[in-house]
Amino acid sequence: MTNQDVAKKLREVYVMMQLAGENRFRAIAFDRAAQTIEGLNDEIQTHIHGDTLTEIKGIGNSIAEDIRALAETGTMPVLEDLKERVPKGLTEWLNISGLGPKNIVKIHKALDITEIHELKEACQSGAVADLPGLGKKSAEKIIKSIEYLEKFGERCRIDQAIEVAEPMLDFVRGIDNVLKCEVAGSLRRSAETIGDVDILAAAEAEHAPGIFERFVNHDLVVEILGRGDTKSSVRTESGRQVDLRIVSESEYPAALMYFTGSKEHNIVMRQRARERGMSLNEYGLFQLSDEKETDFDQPVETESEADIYQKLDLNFVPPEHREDRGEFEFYEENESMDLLEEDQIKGVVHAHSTWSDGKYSIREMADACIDKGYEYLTITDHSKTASYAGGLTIDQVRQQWNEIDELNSEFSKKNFRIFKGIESDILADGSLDYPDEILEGFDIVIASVHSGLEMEFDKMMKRFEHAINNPYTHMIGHPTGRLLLKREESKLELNTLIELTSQKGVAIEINANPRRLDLDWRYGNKARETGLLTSINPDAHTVDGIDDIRYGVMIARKAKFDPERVLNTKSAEEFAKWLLK
Ligand code: DGT
Ligand code: CA
Ligand code: CA
Ligand code: ZN
Repeated sequence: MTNQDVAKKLREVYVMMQLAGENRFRAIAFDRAAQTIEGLNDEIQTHIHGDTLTEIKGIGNSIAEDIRALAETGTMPVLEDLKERVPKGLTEWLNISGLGPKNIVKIHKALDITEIHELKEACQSGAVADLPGLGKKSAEKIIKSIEYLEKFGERCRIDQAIEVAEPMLDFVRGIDNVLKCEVAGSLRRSAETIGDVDILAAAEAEHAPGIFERFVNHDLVVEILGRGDTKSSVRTESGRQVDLRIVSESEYPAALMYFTGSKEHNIVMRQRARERGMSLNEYGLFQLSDEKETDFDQPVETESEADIYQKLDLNFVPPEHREDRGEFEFYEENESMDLLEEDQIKGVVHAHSTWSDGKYSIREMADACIDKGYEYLTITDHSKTASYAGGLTIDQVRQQWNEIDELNSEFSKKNFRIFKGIESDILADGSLDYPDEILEGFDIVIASVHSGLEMEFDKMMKRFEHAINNPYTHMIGHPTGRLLLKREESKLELNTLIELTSQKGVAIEINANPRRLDLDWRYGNKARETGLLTSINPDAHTVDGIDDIRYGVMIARKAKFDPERVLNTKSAEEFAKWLLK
């Protein structure tokens, strides 16, 4: 049972409790506990065995009891009980935007329906509109949301969000009377998937209607979801929701902080404010009155987010770190963290060529790297077992080495170097895909799992352990095999994997392909603690794919990898030295 497994179950309780109409605070306690366990730097198993569950912040006796039951029986009485009471189909209704647990329960009870398609029919027939507190408008909104859900699903990848956010941001910035404008929300925090894009602008109230008018008429907009005095929401042609909020210039710092989130970060910030006799909300920082209420007549002067942090005894917390995962302790003590910048990446590690399933020759990939200003490229085509991806036979490996030698004698004049690499399959028993005398000939071996991703937990851990212990392994590729919003991760205990790799001096890549972003940033604290090395790897199959490095850098920042622990910030010479070690 991994930390993720436990967190998932606790979240399930949280959701089910809401649908069962239980006490909200009791439900939230489960959500908090899930969040805490996801962020743990050690294994929940240790706490179960050592009887130290209640020493974890946010885990009381009752939830500790539930976790122990989960460990012993594979489920929790509280969850089983809820499952008996809440109809199965109902949980899916939570994905319908604009429909909260309260209304879900109301509709379900009144109309005795449980499936989304029944809900859609009930909206169309007028049955939902007739319910008290709902009405025709709500019913129409629900239909729209269901249709959207059917068409697009809910969240999107970060590259898809940026594709919409960048042009919209530029557009709003260019509108007359817009004084300031930035992206907020999960995108500003560099989350790997995005629910909706949030844009915040500062302007005088009198100009807001005109700005919203321009915004909702943007070329990309296909539907206006909502329009008010301070906020408008639109749907773009790619199905993304974009919220624009307009606040006054004086409210802007606090609003930017509030709408950047995360919710969890905001909760702690508000708490810190109260502890210091102040109140923080989306409008600003204020003094508390004698009755301990927000005194809007007594604002605390702040001109930037940094000012607000400073008033609450913190240094500026970069948006990527606002997740309530240790940032408060860190930025109380430290002025800043050394965060990776894209231009510090000197080499392109993990790229495929036409030798396997890449679309460009090695020469073309190398030329593209030179154009983009990189000093080296490691070609890591697929290994022989990955026959579906054109994996290389031993003969082909030797031929490829000859080609790379020839190219290198040519490219050395341009101070560019190609490394001979392989993305070797980790076979079911954990061995690599070639005999030692071939493995020895590579400059770099990236070991990845491409088949048997659903292997049971114990076997999978042994498989990885074996691969990590192989003296030819330099790096683990996309450790969990997840495809964001498409395929679940393999069953792994990443805290343990990070410990093992760190001990062995093996690195775990951050696969920068926005479909993967694997290693997950949530393991950044653990990685920092063990000194884990990484490399920002585009896993490029095309020339354009190299540019995915951008997303990997975002995740590395979020995961708190300082540049020294990122191997491809090294020069070609230093990188080669590390590989030999
Ligand atoms: P997303 O859109 O699901 O990827 O995630 P966010 O973080 O962008 O969430 P969103 O768009 O619902 O709201 C933007 C930010 O606004 C969020 O990060 C924190 C703040 N916020 C929204 N609702 C609440 C709330 O109920 N409580 C608190 N404390 N903050 C909120
Ligand atoms: Ca958002
Ligand atoms: Ca939003
Ligand atoms: Zn791969």
